[in-house]
This record gives sequence, structure tokens and C-alpha cells, in this order.
Amino acid sequence: MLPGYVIWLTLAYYVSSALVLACGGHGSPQTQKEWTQDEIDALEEKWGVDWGFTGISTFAHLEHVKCLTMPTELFDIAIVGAPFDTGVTYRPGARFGPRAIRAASARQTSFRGFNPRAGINPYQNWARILDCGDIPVTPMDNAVALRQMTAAFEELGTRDPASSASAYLQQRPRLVTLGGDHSLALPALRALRRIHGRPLRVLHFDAHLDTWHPAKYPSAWASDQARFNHGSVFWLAGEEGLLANNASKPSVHAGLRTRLSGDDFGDYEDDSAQGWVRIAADDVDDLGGAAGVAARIMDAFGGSTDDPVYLSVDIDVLDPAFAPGTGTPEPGGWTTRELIRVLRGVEGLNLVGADVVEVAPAYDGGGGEATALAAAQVVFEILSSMVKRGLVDMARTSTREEDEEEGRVKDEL
Ligand SMILES: [Mn+2]
Repeated sequence: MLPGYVIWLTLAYYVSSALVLACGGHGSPQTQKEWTQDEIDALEEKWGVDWGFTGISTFAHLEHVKCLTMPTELFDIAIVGAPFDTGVTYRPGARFGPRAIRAASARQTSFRGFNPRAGINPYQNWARILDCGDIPVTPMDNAVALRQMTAAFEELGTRDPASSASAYLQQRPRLVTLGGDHSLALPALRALRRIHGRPLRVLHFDAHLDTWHPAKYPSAWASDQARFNHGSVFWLAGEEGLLANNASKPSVHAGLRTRLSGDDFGDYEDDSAQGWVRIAADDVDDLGGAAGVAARIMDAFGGSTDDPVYLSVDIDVLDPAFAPGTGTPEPGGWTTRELIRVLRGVEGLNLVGADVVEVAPAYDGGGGEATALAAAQVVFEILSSMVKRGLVDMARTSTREEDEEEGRVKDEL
């Protein structure tokens, strides 16, 4: 005996099929119509533009391609989510960071994307910027997750660039990762070290050092796997030779204010031994504001150097008043405006990769999206800087070529 609903469903199917057949005389189905380009264009004009609050959530309404399964898809800048959060020491939840940042980026659109602080619209310039979706990182096994992220970054970063401008400059596509906890910086640096064939310099915004010697987490339960965590990520990178750090080419932390281990400055000594320069959150007062912090950073990098730089922004660099939704909040941080101004002040750096990490929206409270909004703005500033630096590189390269040509002409005279 069939259940009653099956009989009703079967009956409904036959009745609707009969109706479709009966109505067949009204013309061929729309799917078989031959659409002209003009008609398609008219549809695009009527329905193709999204409001900030409409549409499927991608970063800044950018085109979404799952780039890892589409190897022929080219881009100049990839935005990719790494929803990994099983390397945290306090609040978990940054696996929901990428989707929160995408949602909070909704008011960014290419047609209203002009960045008045930078003087360009990164979405309407030479670079093809794609939302490449997420790396499907396992939450079950951190060793596998590390391999997955490394492989994904390397695959995306070795792809040919989309624009002739990038190709002209012989540059690889740039990667901007939405975290995820800070652990993801290790696979990113491993991949970039291989892609660029040399160690990188890091500009690291954070309340914390993240160069903690793993042995400083006290435990009777010895574990090699536990070394890979969000507080030791740059210590590991230093040990692996991924960082260029030495006295003349240091990496830089900015926004520090964390408590240290034990009862001395031992953590700072470990940090200095790995070639880092430290700028504290309080320095924003002593250096005369955000511009002074930016100047100190540029001074440490030696100006607008060609050295490949990885920019890593832990959103906890902001005060919990501005970014409460994060893994390890520390009172006494910068305002969002101060961070934006520091980022604008260092736009001359050669950013080959970047991340915005530790956005844990569950702690944002009240649905106001404060932390994710800040993170989305940081990504916007990073994109602006990457696109702008590309323009500078192009101008410089063509000037150099002209100079060489003129030089040759002079030689002939
Ligand atoms: Mn941190």
C-alpha cells in the first residue's frame, strides 16, 4: 500500500504534464528562443546591476570563480578564503571570517569603488581581481590543513597573470587571503618563498608578536604538531628560512601591546634574534600619529623597495572597541581610521601577498558587523595599494625603456 502523499504527488505530476501539453500551442519555450545580443544587452541593462544588499555574497560583488578547480581562469589579484581556525589558543570561530568579510564588503562595488585616499578605483583599473572562493580546509587534521593551504596558495600564485600589464612586468598574480586564524600565514609564506625564489619580508599588524617559541606554551604533552599554531607562525617561518630578516632587511611588527611570557623581555629577545623591528600600539602617540607610524615602517623597509613584501593584518591590531569579533582581543589598540591611514602611508611597498586574519564574527555582537566591516575596508586598502604599485611599476619600467632608447640614440650621435 502506497502512502497517501505518494499517490497525490503522482497524480499531480500527471495533471501538470497534461496541462503543459495542452498549453503547448502558446509558443516555444523561452529556452529554445534565439536571443540576439541586443536582447541580452537589454536584460543586462535592466537586471545586471546589484545594489549593495542584493546578489550572492562575493567580495565587493566581484566575479566569483572557484579558481582551484578552474586552472585556466586567470587573474592579477585573487581574493581567496582560508576558513581555518583550529590553530587558535583562545576564542575559535575565524572559520566564519571569510563569509563575514564578504558580507561586510557588500557596499563596495566597482562602480562606486573610487578610493579618495588613494586616488584610484582598484576595481576599475589594470588588474583583474577575482573572488576565488574558499580553500576547503579540513577542520579535522591540522597537518593536512597545512598541506592543503600550501598547495592551494602555490597553485594560485604560480598561475599566469590575466593582464598584459602584469605579464609585461613579469609579475605573478597577487594573493589576498581572508582568514581564518593567523596560522595560515605559514603556508602562504611557504608558497610565496617558492614562487618568488627568495625569502620575503613581512609587514605584520597585530597586538601580538606571533614569533613565540613553541616551547613557551607550557605542556607536559610533547607534540610536534602543536608547534603549528596562530602564535608561533612567524617563529616557524623564521626557522624555515622563509623570511629575509637580517639587520639591513628586517620585517616589521606594528600595533603591539600584548603581555609577554614570564617576568622579563625574553619574548622580545627571541623576536629581535629573528630580525624583527617592533612598533608598539602606543607609538602612534609618540611618533605623532598614523603618519609617523607609516614613516617609521617605510624607514625600516628602506622606502619603496622592490623586495617582495607579505602584508599580514591580524584584525586584533584594532582596539576591541572597533574589532571585538576576534580570537585574542587586547585593549588599547588603534582605531580603524588610524589603521587605514597607516596602510595608505605604506602603499609604496611591493606587496606580493597579504592576509586579513582572526575575524571571528560570532563575537562581533549585535549584528553590527564591526570587525568584519573593518576587515573588508582593510582588504579594500590592500587592493588599492597593490593596483597602485602596479601603476608605479609600469610607469617606471616604460621610463627606463625610454631612457635606454634615448641612451642608444645618443650613442649613435
Ligand atoms: Mn593577534
